[in-house]
Amino acid sequence: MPMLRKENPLPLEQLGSPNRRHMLAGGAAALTAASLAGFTRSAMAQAVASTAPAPKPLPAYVSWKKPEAMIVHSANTLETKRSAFGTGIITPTDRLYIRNNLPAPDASIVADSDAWEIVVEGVKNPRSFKVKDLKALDLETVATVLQCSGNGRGLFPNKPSGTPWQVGAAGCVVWSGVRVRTLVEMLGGVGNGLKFMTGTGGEKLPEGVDPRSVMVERSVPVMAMEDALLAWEMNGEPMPLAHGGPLRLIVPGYAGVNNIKYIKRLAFTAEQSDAAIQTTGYRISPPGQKGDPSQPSVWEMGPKSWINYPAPETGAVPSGMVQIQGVAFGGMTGVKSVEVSVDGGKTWKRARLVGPDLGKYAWRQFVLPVKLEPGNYTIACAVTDARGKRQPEGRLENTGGYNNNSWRDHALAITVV
Ligand SMILES: Nc1nc2c(c(=O)[nH]1)N[C@H]1C(S)=C(S)[C@@H](COP(=O)(O)O)O[C@H]1N2
Ligand SMILES: [Mo]
Repeated sequence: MPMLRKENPLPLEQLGSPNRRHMLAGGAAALTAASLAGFTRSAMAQAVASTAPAPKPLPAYVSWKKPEAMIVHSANTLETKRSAFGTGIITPTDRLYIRNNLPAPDASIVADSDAWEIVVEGVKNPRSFKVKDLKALDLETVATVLQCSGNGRGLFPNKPSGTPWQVGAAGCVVWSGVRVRTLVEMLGGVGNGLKFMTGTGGEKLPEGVDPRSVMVERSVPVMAMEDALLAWEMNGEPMPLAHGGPLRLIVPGYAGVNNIKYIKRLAFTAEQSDAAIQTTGYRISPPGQKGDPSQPSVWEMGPKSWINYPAPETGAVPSGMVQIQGVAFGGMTGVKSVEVSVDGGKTWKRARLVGPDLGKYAWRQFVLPVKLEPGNYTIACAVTDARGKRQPEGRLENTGGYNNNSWRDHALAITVV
């Protein structure tokens, strides 16, 4: 069954039941719906302030994160605040989001990172390596966008189950390690006819359950190996446990879940993993249907951009010149251009790309200076990738709320005073 992108208008079904999560989220749709429903902006702000729960404290394993930069959804899901990305292109490690499908392993595994072992299978000469051995083989550094496939799920009006991420389940990170290609060549090449590269996470699995139902093991098409890295360093520091230390698989251009943390096995396989996270999890399922292996897996990312300033969370914007800024990436390819609209997508202006280009898998920062009189605006942005593909207006509806790159869903309502 073909799934059509819905070029959705504002979700008016929210009119009757203004939902606090959506208001706090500050999506244009929610704000518009709420003001249509008869709230004044200040009354709404008051209602939000008086009912907002105290922020959850940082879990111990990420106690070193910057608390004011993070939204703690749960011990295993922490989001970067829109206003905390900064303008340095690279996302500082202490502000980068966290997503764990299982609790992180014990910190003892990073006490001696060089001693961590990974086994490489599905090559002519399979063998295991310590991180120390890998460091003697090769060195490559790549900047990539790490983005959870659920980033933007909180902007789906039908509220799919799962963490209601806004834009902060993503970051741009510099990774260093050994190219998977180098390793594979050294081991005599990929075994005949093996179509997938499968990575297995090093978590300790809970007792008494089928390991397949909980383990983090993901397969990607074998060609993804070309640009993949086994990384021991991020943003110039040894890979912290929370982000996958001692060793992490980086699959540039692919959604977060394919970037296996604390990787203990890298295998070239004839079939995709039979772990639930691969077979039924992270599938683009038609609305109302469950995940199954016939549906597309969450692999390559599409073009996406969003605005980081002005942000609803930083309050009303002083009138006059405003530097509208944000980030944009192509997914599997670089950025050609970014357009910004201050009238909800009726008219667009080309933004300027700011700062160095860190390669096709990194994001670009953009800015558009505009003169704004006092009033209410809906600001939006849309990227066109290097192959000429423009970020879509609508989202692709799916049960899990994955891959939301709709520019309309990401539009923001702002007030200029
Ligand atoms: N071993 C392992 N790898 C994993 C996960 C996990 O739970 N275990 N979560 C995946 C998901 S869903 C995402 S979005 C990213 C999150 O990376 P981060 O926590 O470093 O931001 O890691 C991926 N790799
Ligand atoms: Mo994710």
